[in-house]
Amino acid sequence: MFCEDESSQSSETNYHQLAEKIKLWGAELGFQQVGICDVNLSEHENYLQHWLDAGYHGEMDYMANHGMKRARPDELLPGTLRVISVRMDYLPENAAFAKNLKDKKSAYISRYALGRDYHKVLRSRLKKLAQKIETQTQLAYRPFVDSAPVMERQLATKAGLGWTGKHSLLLNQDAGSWFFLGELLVDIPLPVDKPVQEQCGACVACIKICPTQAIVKPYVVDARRCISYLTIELKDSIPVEFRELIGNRIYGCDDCQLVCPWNRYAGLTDEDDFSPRTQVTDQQLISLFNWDEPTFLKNTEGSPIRRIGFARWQRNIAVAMGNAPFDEDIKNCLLSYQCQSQEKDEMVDEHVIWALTRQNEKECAEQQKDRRLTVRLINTIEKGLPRDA
Ligand code: B12
Ligand code: SF4
Ligand code: SF4
Repeated sequence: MFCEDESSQSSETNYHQLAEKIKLWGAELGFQQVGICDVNLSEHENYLQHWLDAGYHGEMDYMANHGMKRARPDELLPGTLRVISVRMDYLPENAAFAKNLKDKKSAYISRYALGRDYHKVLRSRLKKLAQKIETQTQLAYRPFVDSAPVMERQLATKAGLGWTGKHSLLLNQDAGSWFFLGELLVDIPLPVDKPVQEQCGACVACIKICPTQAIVKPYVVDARRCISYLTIELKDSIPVEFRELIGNRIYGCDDCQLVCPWNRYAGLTDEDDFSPRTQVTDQQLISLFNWDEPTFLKNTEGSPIRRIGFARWQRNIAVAMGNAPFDEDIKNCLLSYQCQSQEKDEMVDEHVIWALTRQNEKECAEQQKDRRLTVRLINTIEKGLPRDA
């Protein structure tokens, strides 16, 4: 289909030079890395089919709906010859991971979600990159960021952006894994880059640390167990077996990346768009739970968090409140939700009841502990201080 065009174009365009320019333009547009690969993902089709057959995609029907299209980018944009794969780092300054995870009354939100929606940021830059290429040659293109059925990590691996870590994310020896991926499908025969060597070695830290044991074997994540899926993708009730394990993570999870040694030296983003927004950063669970829907919509405008909607937002915070240590204010906050007169969301209500039960159990346990300590003190006084007893 492309033979005629390809030969006439290649006589006019030096694709090696163009590839170099694309990488420079990519850097100017704020991408930390740009690589190029062909569209052959056939070796991944079996893996993908096994993953779907095992039901690991859970409720994410969009993962199953497109069948093997995910592994065939040229079916998305017929005539595609190459994929330009890009990486954009998102780790903010003062990420304060430990502080946030330690304070169980605060809400932990995945660091990728604290700023502006990355889909928008990357897509508009990819479009600009395509427009620059168009100044040099005729081009059919399509930008993607998590927005179409395409296997982004596998393409990025082929394009030399990193290797697949055992947590299944893409890892880079200089940048760790705190980055987003995006692609530009193009119909020009650019020279391709070489994949890099896998460097996980004998490490299994991510598999061991996962709170819900979602990494069922190296490189394979059962999404149904992953906190990212449970708090973002899952529309219904969160299975009770996972609620306690979720802790204070109300949107996504970073644990498998936090433990990865390659993230020790990861670079920080200087993208203003990814600067954490104060409304959702380092906030107490109670204050987020007290937002009404208009406040939720206003405070999450342009943020990926908005995608989950108000009910799932409240559901997640309720679970985290149930997991917090006993706190009179948290208990009262949950009780006042229950007592409110306006119509309540059934799913949120069920999670609030669960959270209240957990808070009550912890209150009883604390009272019992207090009682035990007082009994011990009385015994000690009676034995050790009989005169003053
Ligand atoms: C669906 C999805 C999810 C699902 C499922 C995750 C998963 N691992 O599949 C859920 C909701 C759980 C999820 C969570 C997260 N996601 Co997500 N997700 C996606 C999405 C849309 C598709 C991924 C996919 O195709 N899964 C299907 C399975 C079949 O793919 P796979 O895991 O790669 O499967 C391969 C391996 O199992 C491998 N395999 C099997 N056996 C073996 C053996 C060997 C030796 C090897 C090498 C490989 C191998 O072969 C399979 C096929 O190639 C992509 C965007 C995209 N369109 O690609 C983003 C994407 C992968 N997610 C991303 C992010 C940031 C996250 C989170 C970190 C967000 C968060 N902080 O909460 C977590 C991380 C959880 C994790 N450990 O994976 C980024 C990853 C960036 C990076 N550095 O790699 C992506 C690329 C989005 C983007 N554009 O930036 N995600
Ligand atoms: S994101 Fe969290 S729950 Fe999901 S695989 Fe990683 S550690 Fe496990
Ligand atoms: S934690 Fe270890 S096994 Fe997991 S991705 Fe990082 S290096 Fe690989």
